[in-house]
Amino acid sequence: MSLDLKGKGINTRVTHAGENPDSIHGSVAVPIYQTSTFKFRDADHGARCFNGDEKGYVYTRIGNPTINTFEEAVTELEHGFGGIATASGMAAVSSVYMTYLGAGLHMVGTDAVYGSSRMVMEEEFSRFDVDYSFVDTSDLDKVRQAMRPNTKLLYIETPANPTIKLTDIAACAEIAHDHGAILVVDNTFMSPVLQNPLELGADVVLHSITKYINGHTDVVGGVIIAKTEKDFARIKGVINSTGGTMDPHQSWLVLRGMRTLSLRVKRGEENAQKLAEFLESHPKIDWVRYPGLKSHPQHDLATRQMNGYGSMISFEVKGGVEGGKIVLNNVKIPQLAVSLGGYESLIQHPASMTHHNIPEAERLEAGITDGLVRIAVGTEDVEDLQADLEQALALI
Ligand code: LCS
Repeated sequence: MSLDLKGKGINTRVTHAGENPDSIHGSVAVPIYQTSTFKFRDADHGARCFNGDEKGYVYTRIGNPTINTFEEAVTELEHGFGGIATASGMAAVSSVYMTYLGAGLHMVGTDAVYGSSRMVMEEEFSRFDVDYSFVDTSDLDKVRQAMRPNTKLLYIETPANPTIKLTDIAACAEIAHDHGAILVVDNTFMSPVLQNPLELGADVVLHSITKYINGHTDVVGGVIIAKTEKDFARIKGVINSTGGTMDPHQSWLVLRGMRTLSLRVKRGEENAQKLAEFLESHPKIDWVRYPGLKSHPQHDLATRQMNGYGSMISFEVKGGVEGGKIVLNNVKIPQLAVSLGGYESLIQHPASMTHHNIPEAERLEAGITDGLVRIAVGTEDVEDLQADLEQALALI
């Protein structure tokens, strides 16, 4: 039996969530069930496992003890009914699109989502006559105006990648439900430690676990968590048959990484708050966006709907693109690489990297300016990070 986590704090829950399937040897670490298939006791047992009369594993694409332990753990952290681990964050995003959309149906999404979350809709799903509107969801009037009778999905990312704009999750849940649509939140930037969309009214939450949940920059993966049994069953059905599932070794690595999630997230956040304040006061900086700064236009919403401000900062230096390049090329501690949420700091240029595939006019409309630099703050000593940024900024 797993520990009863009801009423326990986030650190206890991160440490103990998910039942260890090893009842034979008592291993404390969850074993890797590196098998593609499972043996039945006899023909009737096999039939019962397949028709659901008896609980049992049948085939790893459909279920596996190591994968299920990870799914259970992350579901516990997000307060959901059930979770499904996926091969990547994009497998999670496209599986959600596939579950809720179809020919003649429409979605409303945050304009500044991760580049591929937008482009897979505009370039691939549109081929199947799915319609979409990407709008600034931080403006609730724009969300309301975009909803149509055939809108089945409201899809938001908050904080948005890379503008760090926030969207009011509870208000969007109300708008979606008033229109007979469901609300899906990409919670990648916050992790379940800092934000729990299902508790705020969302129906489904997803993560690229490549980021904070795994936290070690060595695995690509995703997860979807549904609030109700009905949504869980629908999404699981789509993923089981389309096949974008996670594998046992990948799940084991992610579960191992996840056990330190709350420590890493808190440490990154402390560093990010100090760095954001440092950047804001620096004469070579044009603007900084970080939810923990009072200057963030939605600082109050951040305080209300998040349990912390995270460790993602966007900024623009004076001198725009050229000034930004000087910073990117001269910092020594943050590595010049896309991705985020690992123990190490990473820095990148969204307009030419993560969001390069969005047409320029749409990108600028979404607030992803040419000079925007994004830094994912890691767990290093903040004094070292600050000194490093200082020397790079001095070169402008
Ligand atoms: N959702 C968000 C918010 C993301 O930032 C990403 C990837 C994805 C979904 C897709 O997840 P993946 O398939 O890569 O696991 N974001 C990236 C980024 O900002 N830099 O590199 C990848």
